[in-house]
Amino acid sequence: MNPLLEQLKDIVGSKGWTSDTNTLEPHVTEWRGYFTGRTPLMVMPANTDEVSRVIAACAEAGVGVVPQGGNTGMCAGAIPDESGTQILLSMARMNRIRNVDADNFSIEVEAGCVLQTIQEAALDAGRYFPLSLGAEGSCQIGGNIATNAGGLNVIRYGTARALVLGLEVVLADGTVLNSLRSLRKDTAGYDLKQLFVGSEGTLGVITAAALRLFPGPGDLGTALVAVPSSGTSVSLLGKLKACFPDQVQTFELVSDYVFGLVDRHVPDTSLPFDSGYPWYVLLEVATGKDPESLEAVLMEAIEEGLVLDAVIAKNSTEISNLWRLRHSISEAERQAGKALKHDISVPVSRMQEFLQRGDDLLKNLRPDATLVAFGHVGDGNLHYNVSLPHDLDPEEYARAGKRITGAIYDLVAELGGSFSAEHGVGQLKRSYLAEYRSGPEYDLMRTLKKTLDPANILNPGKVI
Ligand code: FAD
Ligand code: 2HG
Ligand code: ZN
Repeated sequence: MNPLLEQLKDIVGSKGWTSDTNTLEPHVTEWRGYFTGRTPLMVMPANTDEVSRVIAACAEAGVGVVPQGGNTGMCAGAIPDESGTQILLSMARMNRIRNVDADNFSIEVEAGCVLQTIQEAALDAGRYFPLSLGAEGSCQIGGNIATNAGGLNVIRYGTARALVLGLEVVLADGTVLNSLRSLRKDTAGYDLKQLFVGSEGTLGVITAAALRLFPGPGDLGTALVAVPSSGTSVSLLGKLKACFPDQVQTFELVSDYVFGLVDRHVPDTSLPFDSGYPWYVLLEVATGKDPESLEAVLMEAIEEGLVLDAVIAKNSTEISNLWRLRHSISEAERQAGKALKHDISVPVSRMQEFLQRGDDLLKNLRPDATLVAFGHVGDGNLHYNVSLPHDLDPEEYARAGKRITGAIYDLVAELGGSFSAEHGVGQLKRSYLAEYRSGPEYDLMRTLKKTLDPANILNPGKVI
């Protein structure tokens, strides 16, 4: 091991590595503190050539490498295991915007660029990069692509996959695969870049990406509306989509319980309603030349009983206050204590049924469980999280958790959905991948992994 560590230090130079325990601590701990690993060394390469040499050296020595972006992932995919042998590969120093091509509506960036930096670079060029999520101030585009991140604007622009035009990737033997083309059309053989989107560092290390940019979304109407039930939100979504074709940008369902957590745990947040309602939807619609149109449609929705109350943000402060409520949810939930996370998706047409049957199922299985539900209902993705009484003994917690999670995932599968909509698999959901993907799908995934990484160097123990 020691000769390898010395070799890696030589490759990345004195600024490119650390073995200091205190510095490493946040990098070996999953952000909610549920998983902790160990590593003898974190390397922080400055360019693609260094990444390539690091991977080649690790492959030669048969030592595993764990790529890490902002370490904001939800499935503990970016931290090493407990063996203390895996090398941590931080992409943080590869954070250059290489080029903005405004005419081609594209941008080329290194994988360690923080998402918000890319959004800002696009705006500076009069363009728009629509990927947006609560962790955008610290997650990196390499991590976003590696997890095929979703977030708040999927309904209009798609997930990270839809935004990738080209990739540069280091393969398991150190070979640099350059598919960094900024093309909308390219049918020359297999679309190799797509293999790496959502592969969570198990098939290659993404070092750079060419991304799709858009014209600005135009004037957005932002509103928080109260709805009588979670199911009604789906009818409201249908109405909005009919009235604003292709203009609904965000549609986020949040329960009253969840906003209560935000209120209790996050300073300077408050709901803009005098009285409480059971469920809320935070929505954003591109209103174009007719800013009054959103109000008119929401008034109609009130008359039809789809909406109980509504607040439309009047200025940028009110808009950011509404978004602060939404962005604070994960942190509020973390502070409130342990939760079972279920990042599920179903076809939007089955969402109402899922919500109803999910409710019944929880009540039957565990009347003392609390539903912590919120998410991107506009694209069929709900964070159907569940918390159990905190004084439950650990064995009982584990048993109950397994039963609840299994029952929810069974229901999701029955409705044609997925047990992982946007957070990936990591180490948290590895066993569920084998259980809920069909045999041939799972076998082909294993074949791909064995073909691209026969010695299991890249992020061992994750996904598959
Ligand atoms: P990391 O956590 O560092 O890594 C995630 C995975 O990608 C790991 O398996 C890692 O090995 C791999 N990886 C990282 N970089 C590379 C690379 N360059 N090459 C190859 N593999 C790599 N997610 C959503 O989808 N939608 C949301 O709305 C959303 N909201 C969030 C809100 C908050 C407050 C938080 C904390 C997280 C949220 N997330 C959300 C989850 C998380 O932010 C995303 O999954 C994000 O895409 C991860 O990026 P990261 O740079 O932090 O990746
Ligand atoms: C979100 O939508 C994220 O805010 C996080 O995907 C979900 O914390 C969660 O469960
Ligand atoms: Zn989410």
